[in-house]
Amino acid sequence: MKVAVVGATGLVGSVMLKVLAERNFPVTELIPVASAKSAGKELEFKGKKYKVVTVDEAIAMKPDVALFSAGGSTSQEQAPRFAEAGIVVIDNSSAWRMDPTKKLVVPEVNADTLTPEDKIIANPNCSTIQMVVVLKPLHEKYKIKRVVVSTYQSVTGTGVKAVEQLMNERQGIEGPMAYPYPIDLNVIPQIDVFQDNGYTKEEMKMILETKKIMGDDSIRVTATTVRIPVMGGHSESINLEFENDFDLAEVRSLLAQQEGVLVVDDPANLVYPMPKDAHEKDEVLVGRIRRDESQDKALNLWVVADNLRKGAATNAVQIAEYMLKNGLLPA
Ligand code: 11C
Repeated sequence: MKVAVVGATGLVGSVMLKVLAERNFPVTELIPVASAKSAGKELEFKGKKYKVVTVDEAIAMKPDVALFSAGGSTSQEQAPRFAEAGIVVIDNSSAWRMDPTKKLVVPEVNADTLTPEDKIIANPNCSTIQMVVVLKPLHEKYKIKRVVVSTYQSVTGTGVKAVEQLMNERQGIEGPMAYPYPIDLNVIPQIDVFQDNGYTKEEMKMILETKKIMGDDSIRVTATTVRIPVMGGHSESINLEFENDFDLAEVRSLLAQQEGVLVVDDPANLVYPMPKDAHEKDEVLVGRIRRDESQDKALNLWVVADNLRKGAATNAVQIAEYMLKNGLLPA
């Protein structure tokens, strides 16, 4: 399989390369793609060196699949060119997610909606991905009426500039600011830009993407997304209200059986998921599983995942794996 990684030198792109190698995706030829500025550089993959090429060069090399993580405008412009050349695109940007003609896929939840006609497949936002993997078995069993989620998001979600801002602040060094305020020793209740309704774009992504992936517009979702001075993963406090009542032991067992989920929940021994435990893991960790005693048929959960892995690179590679296994990519 000839695999192009568009945005290969970026934060998510480099994790994509790592995940492709770790999961032994059958890459016969890697085509690392970046802007003209990085083209010509060399990049190592599985002990072999590959030259970074431009988008035009990559299309001419006819990859079978292209994993995109180069920002929304590059995806908007370039993904259709790849698709027209018969190359399947799995796109990590927000460019195509809410396009009704494109699938928005988390393999554990809705990969079965993919067909041979799908040439541009959208990878959801990181904070949405880790939530829906956990919601899926619970929605199937008890039917979710409403989701109230608050997030605690890692600076890696913003990118290299934000990681540098945090590190500079820790060392008392002045440098470029990724955020409008200091992030070290602080919490910023804003992720992405504000919309007319007072929500941020990140919050609206969680609301709209969740309904689309779950295939159920009746689920009511509200979100508050918050940046914290953490690296390694996003955390979420999730409150769920169901149509039907549940048994807590059964909830644990459904979550334990859910592919891609690890239950980390033993309060008596102070065991619960933390970003430092999720870092470099492909699974979504869930703990603090308990009844919401203020409301009938309601549940509280704490969900943590590595936002660069399951929240981005791993999910994209898993889509490619599913497509390969199901004859949706050339074998
Ligand atoms: C963050 N969730 O943590 C964002 C990053 O739509 O893919 C991912 C943005 C996206 O800041």
